[in-house]
Amino acid sequence: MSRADKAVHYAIVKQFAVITVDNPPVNALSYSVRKGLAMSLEEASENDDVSGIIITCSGRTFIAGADISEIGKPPGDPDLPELLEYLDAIEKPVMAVLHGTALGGGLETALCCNYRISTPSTRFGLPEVHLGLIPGAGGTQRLPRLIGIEKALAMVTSGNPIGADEALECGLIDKITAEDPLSASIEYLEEKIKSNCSHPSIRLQENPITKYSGLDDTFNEYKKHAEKRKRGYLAPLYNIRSVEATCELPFLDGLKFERELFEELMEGDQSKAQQYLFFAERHANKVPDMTREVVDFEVQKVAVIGGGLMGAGIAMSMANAGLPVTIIESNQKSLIRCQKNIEANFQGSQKKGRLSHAQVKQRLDYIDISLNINDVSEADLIIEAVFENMELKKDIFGKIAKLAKDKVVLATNTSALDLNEIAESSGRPQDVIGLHFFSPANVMRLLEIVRAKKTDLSIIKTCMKLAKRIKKIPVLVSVCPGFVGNRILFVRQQQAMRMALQGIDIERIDRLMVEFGFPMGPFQTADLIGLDLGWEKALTNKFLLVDKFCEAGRLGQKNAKGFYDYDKNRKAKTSAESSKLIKEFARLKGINSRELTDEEILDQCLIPMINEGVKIREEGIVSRNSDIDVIYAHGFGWPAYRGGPMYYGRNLGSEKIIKKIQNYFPLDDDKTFLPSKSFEDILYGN
Ligand code: 3H9
Repeated sequence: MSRADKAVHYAIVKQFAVITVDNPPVNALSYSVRKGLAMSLEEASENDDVSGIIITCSGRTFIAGADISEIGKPPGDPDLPELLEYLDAIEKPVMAVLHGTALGGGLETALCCNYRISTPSTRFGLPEVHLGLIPGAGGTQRLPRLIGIEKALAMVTSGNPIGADEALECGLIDKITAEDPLSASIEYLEEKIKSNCSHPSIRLQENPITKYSGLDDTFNEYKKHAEKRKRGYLAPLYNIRSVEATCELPFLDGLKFERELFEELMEGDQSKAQQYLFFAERHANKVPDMTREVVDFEVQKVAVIGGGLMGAGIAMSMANAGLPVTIIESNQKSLIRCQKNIEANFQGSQKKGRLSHAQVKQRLDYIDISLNINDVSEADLIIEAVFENMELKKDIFGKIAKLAKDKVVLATNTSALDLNEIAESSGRPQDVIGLHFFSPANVMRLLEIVRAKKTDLSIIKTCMKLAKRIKKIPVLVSVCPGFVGNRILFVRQQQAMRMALQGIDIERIDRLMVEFGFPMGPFQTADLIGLDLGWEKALTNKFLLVDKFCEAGRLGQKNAKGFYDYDKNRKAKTSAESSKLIKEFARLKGINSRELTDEEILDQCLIPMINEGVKIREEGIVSRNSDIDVIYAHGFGWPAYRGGPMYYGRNLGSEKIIKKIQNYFPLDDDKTFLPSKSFEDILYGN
């Protein structure tokens, strides 16, 4: 294979071999890159005129890792560990020139070089944990030897990258340069060669790390933290275990141990599901009928109408991304409350060490609160976030449509009302879109972007780009009641309530869902959301269990009593009154008690979700099954290591699911279990 026309270029500059990886978009270590690197390294090693080697990348980034689409497939020669072993053993000095992101296998490549130089904006990380993996090409053995156990543990367990200043401070890189990085690296290497120094190599620190004391506590703390914050996930614990091995094993044995753990995870179900979600998120960014010709515009100023919990959270998301935002409030009292809430929220982040004082100040400076609706006239994006009342929303859209610029996004954060009706009321339906943020909006990453019948493609494109800027994960959906996330949640809640009326303990249902991997069960969720959401005393529906709870003044966590009772720390306890209400309601409706196995309980929560997902696809509400999975993993606590409801359903198999549906269907008064018409075709489609 010729190297030149492939993904790696080779050139001689002065006495150095300059090896450039050129594999857009992110220079992933695909087979062709590994092959090209191996050939180039060999040529450079064997050429007596070459006194040093420089590895660099073209395009927007240094190597961003192994090629995820190749993971689990036969690797082809050389595989990454072999290639890096070869690189590590080269006797000539090797320098990595880093820009963009040096991630995963990319950072592992740089760790095998003697020197690392970077641009000021480069970010460095080992994000394998997000893919259900550990670094598999020496990262867990080399990184702790270079920057210390604690820092390495933080990087591999969080998967979060660090910036160049931090990398320089902890010794991960040797120099930051604001000049042309290639010229700077040539100069640096020339000096090192002239000085006759020995070139540092992590490999040479072959003994186990023994210089730190009290490490047992550190490892135990990390394990405890991972078990709590990442309950059910294997990869964080495997990462810790692999770093721990640096204290027990000589370098080469450590590499072998790391490899064994990597392969075990790679072959397991969790990593497959997490890799699937990685690509699912990227697919969600692609709108099937979007063409290159569609012109978007840049959002430079935002207005949010309504500074309640949701509006304030949305405004904070904008400020976090450096976007100036004006919140429009209706009166002075609400304005002050909104201001205080925002300040308290940012200060809370400062107390937890997530933001510095300067960062808090900067974010607060981006937020302005006004009582004058005319202030929306300068915004490129106006988001209405008032409470769910159609007449109020129509009134607001009527006003803002007249005040707004010609080129503007008119968005509503509604989660329950008909977007098409709101859009028509504006007189500019082509500019109207739904931006359905999830609470708390400054924290939750999911953003359902809701396309109304007449929404213009340029408005959709503008919002998809904005989502990326404010670090949200967008999924485009069409209009249906509850959109995608809440619609699927609703059927699960309905089934959970039905089982409670059949005499199954709510604690048992919640426990099983938590054991499945959700952060909380259906009744804990209902209490958190508030049982009175959408409830009006005058319109009490005597057929709904939650209405019975509202009538009894049990509204959920907000008044410390719902399906559970809550103490002042919001800790839930079983409630005698709640059980009584459930029993009374079951008697009233003539529902008999039944026994159910754990499997039957789980099935009756999960299978209607899959079935509803298929119905959503049938109706064309989303473009792909994976869009539903992204919504569930990022907005509704579906454990990423189980991929999402559609992925889970496909793995269970349609035959098994349809059998279960037919088995449970006769029990269901509400027809939630009515099997979707094209279940099999859709489940196994895209
Ligand atoms: C690893 O290294 C294992 C080793 O330890 C051991 C091996 C033995 N592979 O995110 P974007 C594609 S595991 C293949 O939208 P951004 C992506 O699908 C790896 N493809 O851009 C998309 O394609 P498309 C450890 C990849 O600017 C396009 O690139 N590394 C890979 O917002 C643009 O992606 C990681 O986990 C990949 N590694 O963000 C890093 N990466 O256009 C994963 C990206 O067809 N990557 N693509 O949809 C990232 O975190 C982000 O992509 C990055 C750029 C920050 C680099």
